[in-house]
Amino acid sequence: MTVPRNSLRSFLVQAKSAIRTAIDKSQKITFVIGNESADLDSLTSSILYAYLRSSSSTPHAFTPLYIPIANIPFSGIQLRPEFLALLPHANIEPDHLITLDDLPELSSIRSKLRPENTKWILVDHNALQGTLGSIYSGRVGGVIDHHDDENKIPEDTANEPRMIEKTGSCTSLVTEYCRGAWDSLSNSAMSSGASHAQGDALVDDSAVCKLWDAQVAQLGLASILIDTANLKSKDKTTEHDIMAVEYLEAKIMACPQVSAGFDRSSFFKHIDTAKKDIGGLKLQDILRKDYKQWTERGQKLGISSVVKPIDFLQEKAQGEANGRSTDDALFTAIRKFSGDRDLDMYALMTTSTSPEGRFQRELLVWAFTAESIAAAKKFSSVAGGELGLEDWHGSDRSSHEEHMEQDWRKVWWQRSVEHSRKRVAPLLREAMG
Ligand SMILES: [Mn+2]
Repeated sequence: MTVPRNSLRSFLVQAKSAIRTAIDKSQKITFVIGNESADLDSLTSSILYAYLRSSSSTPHAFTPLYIPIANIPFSGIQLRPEFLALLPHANIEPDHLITLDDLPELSSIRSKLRPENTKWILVDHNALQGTLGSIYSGRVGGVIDHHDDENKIPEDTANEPRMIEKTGSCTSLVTEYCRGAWDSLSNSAMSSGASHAQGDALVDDSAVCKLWDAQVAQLGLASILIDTANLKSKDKTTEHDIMAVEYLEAKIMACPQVSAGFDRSSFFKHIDTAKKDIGGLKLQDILRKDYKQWTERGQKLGISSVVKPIDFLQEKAQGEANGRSTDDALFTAIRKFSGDRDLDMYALMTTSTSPEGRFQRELLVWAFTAESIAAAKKFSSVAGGELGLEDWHGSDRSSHEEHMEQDWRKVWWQRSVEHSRKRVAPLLREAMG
């Protein structure tokens, strides 16, 4: 069974109301969910997968409709200026996105969405974390991801994918997996009577479908370009990313309405500029904007990724402390952020461009308990070489180190800039294990 072809906008409206029905009538439901950092890649991976799978024939599927869900509350959307810049290209608004707020309260979710009535496809991660993970892990029935395989997903996922491969963007893998379905969808629109009457006007169906294709293609393309720096990052770009960009760009170029004003580099710049425009956000929001958390042997680890350097965050923190000269305003803010989440260890990874135009990374690790202090020290000695960790000094020449009994903190330059959180997180987790 197939859900009739629709625009992405109408599809999302339909998907959102299907959640209500599934809860009210205790019906079966399939979710496609990205990771809890809910970055652009997670968002577009889940939307592309859900939209394309729902619009094409998927025999033996758990349900014909797949529902894409962003792994954050709705308030998190406003923290992601790159979402706000991109959504209009697909003719959708923030309200169309489906978030954790559209699910029942976590305290009662188990009874309102009974596990046996659900199936979960993971995109851009391969282990369901947090409360959702503790209730629904056993109901995960498929995965497309580009992180290290945590071996939580069964080997045999029957009619859903189990695709875990190193790529710049997970969206590239989703595009690759769905392109057959997408092509037959586009072709059937082309061959099924070219037009229908709407009022007095004759509407060209194939032109409408080309526009829908181009809208969805722009969503996917944005993530791949962001994750690979417009395919220019040698460390990140893979053959999968290059092929997916080619494929998605062809969908965009096939639609005269969109292709006329489209240029890949300016499209990338537009979204990338929006992503880095975080000056208007509060510091706590900057830290939670791209944040992931794990529990390793009972210890909680949280890692924030930020697209601005530590100097920027220090200024931000001092500004928010009302100009009081508090050298450690940033550290006070981080301590609060970690305390609110009951963390044993916190790490902050920044990316920025040096005055000479070089891409650079800083890494801060802060351990708050005796056990995690041991882990942090182990991390620094085991992983220091691979990550190219080098002592860091701020513009005030301070190293901001702290070596106390209950408190250990260090900041480094991470000179091996090819390693993102995808590598740093497993290294920290190993040290904690
Ligand atoms: Mn990703």
